[in-house]
Amino acid sequence: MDLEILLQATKEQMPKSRWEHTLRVKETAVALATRLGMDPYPAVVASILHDYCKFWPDDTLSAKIQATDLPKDLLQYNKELWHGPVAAIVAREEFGILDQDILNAIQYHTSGRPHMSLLEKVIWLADYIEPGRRFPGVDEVRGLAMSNLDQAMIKALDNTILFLIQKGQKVYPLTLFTRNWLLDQVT
Ligand code: DGI
Ligand code: FE
Ligand code: FE
Ligand code: FE
Repeated sequence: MDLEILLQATKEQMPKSRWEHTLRVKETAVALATRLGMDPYPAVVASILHDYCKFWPDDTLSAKIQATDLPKDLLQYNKELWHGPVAAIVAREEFGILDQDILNAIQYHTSGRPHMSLLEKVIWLADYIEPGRRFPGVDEVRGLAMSNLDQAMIKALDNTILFLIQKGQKVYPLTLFTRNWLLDQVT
């Protein structure tokens, strides 16, 4: 995989601010992966591509969900949940990425999922704690991520779920299943 091609193609999909977010997710994910003794390369590839489709039109994303084997229930939940799964399809079809762990890290980077791998957790958390993020509570999650990825993810999921509820929005069931699974992991 030529990372330069991947970087350039991704940069062209998004405004400058989102591209800078992408680069910060990459740096954050590499730092987490290195600390955990993982090969940083899969984290680099997944980070670059995770928001590839973030600025694609809603009808393009929904058409891709309908035309592929992606879960159709996504269409009944927040549109914010669509860009990750579609980016995983693009990663495979356009860039020939076949490493299922990388594809899963891209696909589930918004919702999470039960039994998610270490790479999936690294990408999910890097997306949440990259230094440009200013969510209420993000500093607590940054601190937890230094010692326990599961605890950090639970706190971040708590924040996200509470945020959605406060706005009167639906929560995608996979997000709730992810939190329930993590709670069982840490107790
Ligand atoms: O694409 P990013 O902004 O970098 O981050 P993301 O892909 O993790 O999207 C996060 C947004 O998605 C966050 O503002 C909340 C929103 N969202 C809407 N419904 C759900 C959801 N996030 C989760 N985890 N679960 C949902 O059901
Ligand atoms: Fe995203
Ligand atoms: Fe996220
Ligand atoms: Fe992101």
